[in-house]
Amino acid sequence: MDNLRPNDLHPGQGGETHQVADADHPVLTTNQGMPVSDNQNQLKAGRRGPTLLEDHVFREKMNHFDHERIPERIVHARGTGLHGYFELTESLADVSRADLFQKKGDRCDVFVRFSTVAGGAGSIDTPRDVRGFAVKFYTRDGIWDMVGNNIPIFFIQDAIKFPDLIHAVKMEADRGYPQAATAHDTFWDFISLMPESTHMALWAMSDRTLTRSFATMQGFGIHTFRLVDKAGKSTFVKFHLKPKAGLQSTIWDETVKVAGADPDFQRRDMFERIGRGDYPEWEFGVQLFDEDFANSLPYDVLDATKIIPEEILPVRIVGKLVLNRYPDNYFAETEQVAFCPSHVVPGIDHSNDPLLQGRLFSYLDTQLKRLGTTNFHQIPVNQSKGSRSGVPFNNLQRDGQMQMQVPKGRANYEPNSLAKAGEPGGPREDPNGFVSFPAHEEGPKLRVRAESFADHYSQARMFWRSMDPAEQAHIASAFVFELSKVSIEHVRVAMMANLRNVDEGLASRVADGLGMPLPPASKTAAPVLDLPPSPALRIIRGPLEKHTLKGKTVGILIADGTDAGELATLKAGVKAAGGHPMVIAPKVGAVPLSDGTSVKADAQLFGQPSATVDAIAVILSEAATKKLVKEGAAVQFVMDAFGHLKAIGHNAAAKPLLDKAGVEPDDGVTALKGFVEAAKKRYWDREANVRTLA
Ligand code: HDE
Repeated sequence: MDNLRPNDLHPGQGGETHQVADADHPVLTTNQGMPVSDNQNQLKAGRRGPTLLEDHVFREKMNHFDHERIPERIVHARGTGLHGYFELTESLADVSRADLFQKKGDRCDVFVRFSTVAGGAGSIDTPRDVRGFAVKFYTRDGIWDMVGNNIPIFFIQDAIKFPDLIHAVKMEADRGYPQAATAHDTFWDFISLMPESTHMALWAMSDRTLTRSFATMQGFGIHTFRLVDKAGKSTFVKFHLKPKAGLQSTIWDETVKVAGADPDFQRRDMFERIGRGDYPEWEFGVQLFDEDFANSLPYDVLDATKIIPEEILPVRIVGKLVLNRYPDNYFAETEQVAFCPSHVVPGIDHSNDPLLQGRLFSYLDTQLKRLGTTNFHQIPVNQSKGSRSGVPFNNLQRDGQMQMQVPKGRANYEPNSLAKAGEPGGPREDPNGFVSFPAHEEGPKLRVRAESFADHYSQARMFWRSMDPAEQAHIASAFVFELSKVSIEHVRVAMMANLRNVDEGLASRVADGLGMPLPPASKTAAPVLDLPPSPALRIIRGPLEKHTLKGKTVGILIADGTDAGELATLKAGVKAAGGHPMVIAPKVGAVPLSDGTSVKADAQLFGQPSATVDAIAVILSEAATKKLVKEGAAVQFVMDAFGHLKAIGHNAAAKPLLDKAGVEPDDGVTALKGFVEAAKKRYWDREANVRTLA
C-alpha cells in the first residue's frame, strides 16, 4: 500500500483512497489509452456542484458498465466452464476419418460447459434439473461441438415443440416463479399432455437430476450421429462419457439443504477439485451400429426419447476427457462460449433425428442474438485452434460487427485470378474437406411424425424396471412431491393415467402418496412392450457406483480440546485414500487442541452443514460435546449426515452428540478406526429407518 497518495486534490473531503501507478501497478487509462488522473470523483462544477456532461472519463466508464451483460441463454443460463483435453486411447480410424479419432495417444484441447437447464443465470446450482454437458473439441480440422446432457434421452421428439416445453418448465408467465423447478402447474400440464415425454419424466424424477458433482455424472450426445470413414462409408454412433470418479447423486432432502447452504455448490466444487489437482475425468465411448441393426430394434434410432441399452450394444471406450484448468475470466470464456451442434468436422455427420435437425438451426441463431455478431467465432474461446489452412480459419467472409481481423489484399471473392497478377488469391476448396454423407432422401413434403416414433411407454417401463428398489422409491416419491405442488387436479389425474401405462406398481404408489384414486390408463398409440431391463441404467448398486474416497470430501467436526493425535491420524487416513479432509469447527480462526497446539478450521460449523460433504467424522472432547449437544447446528450436522445415509465416524467422547441427533447403530456408524473404509459409500439400507418414501 506504499502507492497511496494523500487526498491532495480534494482537501477537506477525505475518505477516498487514491492509489497511484508504480513499478507494480501500470498506469490506468481510458479505452482510448488516455491516462486517468483520478478514478474516484466525477468532474463537477464546484466542490458541491453538479456533474458536467463534459466528463468523458466518467461517461466512458459508466457506458461500458451499463452494457456489461449480454442476454443470458434462454435455456442452460446457469453454468460453469472448464478447460482440459481429450486423448484418444484407441483409434477409431476404422469407422471415422475425423482427425481427432485417428492416432492413439493424440490429444486436443477442449472447453466444457456444465449447466442447469431451467433456471436463470443467478439461480441455484442444485435444483432438480437436467444438466448440460457441452464439449468444444479444438481439433486440427476445426471445431467439433458435442452439445450433450447428463441424461441420454430428451422430453420431445420434434424440435418444433421446444419453445413450448421451455415455456412450460421455466417460471410461470404471470407470476415469475418458480425459478429452476419442475414442481409447478405449467410443467406438469405440458408433460401430462405429451405422452412422448413420459420416459424423460421418469429420468427427471430419478436421482440423475440431483447430481452430487459435475464430476460424478455421465454425459451423452443423445442423438444418433454418423461417423464417416475415408471411403465415405457411414456408421451410426451414439456418444457417451463415463465419470472416472463414479456416478454419484444426492438425495432430495440433501439437495434442498445444499441449495440453502451454498447456491454455488457445483461450480465451487469444480473450482476446488481442480485446485487440489483432483482433475475430473471421463471415459469417452461410442456405441456403433449400422442400418440393419437399427432396423432390428423395436424403436427408431432417430427418436431422441429412446436409448439403445448397453446390454444390447456395448459402449466401446476410445478416449478420455480430462478437465484441468479453470478459466481465467468467467465472462470472456464461460459466458461467451458458443456451442452449436452444427459445428462438426470431416468424419462426423448428422442424422435425420428431427430434434437434432431443429437444433442445427437454433444454436447458430441464438449465438447471433447473445453475442450480437456473426463474428462470434473470433472471440478467443470460440476460435478454432487450427485448420488445414495453418491458421484458425480462412475464408472470404468479410466485415460485420466487431470484425477483429484486418484482411489484406483484394481477394474477397472467388474464383479469382489475382495470383496470376502477383497478388494473393486467397483460400480455395479442398476436395477432401467436409462432405455430407449422401444419404438417399425421397418422399412427399409432410408435417408428420414417423409411425416408428409412436411407442411412448415401453422404454419408460424398461427404465423403471431397471432401477434398484432404492431408486424406485426415490422416483415414486419425486412424482408424489412434484404432483403435490401441482394445484390443478386434472393435471395430476392425467399424469397418473399416463403412469399406468408405464407400470401399475408405480402408478399406484404415486396415487397412494397423493391420496387420490387411480384413474383409468390413458390411451396408447402403440402396444407397450416388456423390454428386458437394463441394469446399466442404475446409479445405486449399478456398474458406475464406486466405493471410493477419491474425490470425496470428509467433514471433520472438531472443537476446543479435540485430540490432536486422533485428528492427525484421521486426516492422514482420508488423504491416503484419495479423499479431501475438511476441518469444520464452531470458530475458524484457531482451534486449541489437546496437546496445546492449535489448528485453523477450513470452515465454520454454521456455514458448512453436513449436506455439503460426503461423510462426517466427529472428534470432540467431553467438555466440547457437553456444549455442542445444546448447539442446534452441531446436532443438525450429525442428524443430517445420518438422514442423508452418510458414514459417521466418531470418538468415544462425541457419542452423546450422536445420541442427541438420533443416530442409530448400523454399518455406516463407526469408531474412528475403520471410518476411512466406511466413508467410501452411502448406506442405502438405512433409508427405510429415516424417512417414509412412496
Ligand atoms: Fe439445447 N439449446 N436445444 N439441447 N442445449 C441451447 O443454445 C435447443 C437440446 C444443450 O453450455 C441454446 O447457446 C433446441 C438437447 C446444452 O452454452 C439454444 C432444442 C440437448 C446447452 C438451444 C434443444 C441440448 C443448450 C440456448 C430442441 C442435449 C448449453 C443457449 C431441438 C443433447 C450449451 C445456447 C452451453 C443450449 C436450443 C434441445 C443441450 C436456444 C431448439 C436435446 C448442453 O440454442
